[in-house]
Amino acid sequence: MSQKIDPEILREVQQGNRQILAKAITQIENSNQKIEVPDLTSSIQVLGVTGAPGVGKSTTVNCLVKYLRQKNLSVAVLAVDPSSPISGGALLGDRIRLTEHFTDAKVFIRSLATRGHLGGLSESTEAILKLIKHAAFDFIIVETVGVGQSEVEVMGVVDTVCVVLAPGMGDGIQAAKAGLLEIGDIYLVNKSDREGAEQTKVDIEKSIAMSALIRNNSFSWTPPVLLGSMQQDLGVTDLILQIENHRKARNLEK
Ligand SMILES: Nc1nc2c(ncn2[C@@H]2O[C@H](COP(=O)(O)OP(=O)(O)OP(=O)(O)O)[C@@H](O)[C@H]2O)c(=O)[nH]1
Ligand SMILES: [Mg+2]
Repeated sequence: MSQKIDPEILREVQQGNRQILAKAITQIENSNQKIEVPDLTSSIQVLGVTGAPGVGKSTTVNCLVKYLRQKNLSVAVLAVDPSSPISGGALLGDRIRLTEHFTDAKVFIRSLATRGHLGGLSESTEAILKLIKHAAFDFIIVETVGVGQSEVEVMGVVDTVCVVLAPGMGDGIQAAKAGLLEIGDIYLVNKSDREGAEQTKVDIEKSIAMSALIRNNSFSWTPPVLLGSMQQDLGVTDLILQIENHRKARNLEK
């Protein structure tokens, strides 16, 4: 069963009505029917940020938002919370770290929970992303905790996947177990202010080279492994550059 989104709601969203956008997202999230949102062929880029709990995903998103705002670009952030006991605190953490942007009209921040959606998390996220595209933000970011299959699936609906890692967390092996080495377009070893970051970078580069054969990339793109310390705004410009490079590589392929 599916249902088309109300054209009146869509029109309001297109005109920049953020309240209606927020309401419509809730509707999609809670609906026990699939809600169809018309595709918008637009160049708006959707970036996914994933990785194990605590590696610094929200800090990275916060840095990116700051960077984009400095360029006067608008941005929508979706924090996908898999509603598991592990991530119970993640939602709150995300909220806290992004509070500095709450009063900024050009920043739209929204948490999503999986509860109740029949089609699964990736399906509702995809519909919500389609809807957000109608709201004409310059950039869209989706953060998920990369610990389970459903979160990995969510990354299937974004344009560019940034996998965040941190030194001393079991590194490459952990990442491989979580399926993260197959989905990343860009790897960011965050917390480079900590010991072992360089080694983690080397380990990840090796692991990527090994898993290159099973990657299902349809075009030639070697995922770069970046070092950064997002808490200190270090490495953001590098990250932005690679996001842009990946977009260009994708577009060339189309
Ligand atoms: N030393 C250091 N700590 C950092 C850095 N970036 C983030 N942190 C810290 O790491 C902790 C987790 O950061 P978050 O950004 O919440 O990480 P997350 O991956 O979003 O966490 P979850 O959403 O809970 O999975 C916080 O205490 C941050 O202050 C960094 O570059 N260096
Ligand atoms: Mg977070």
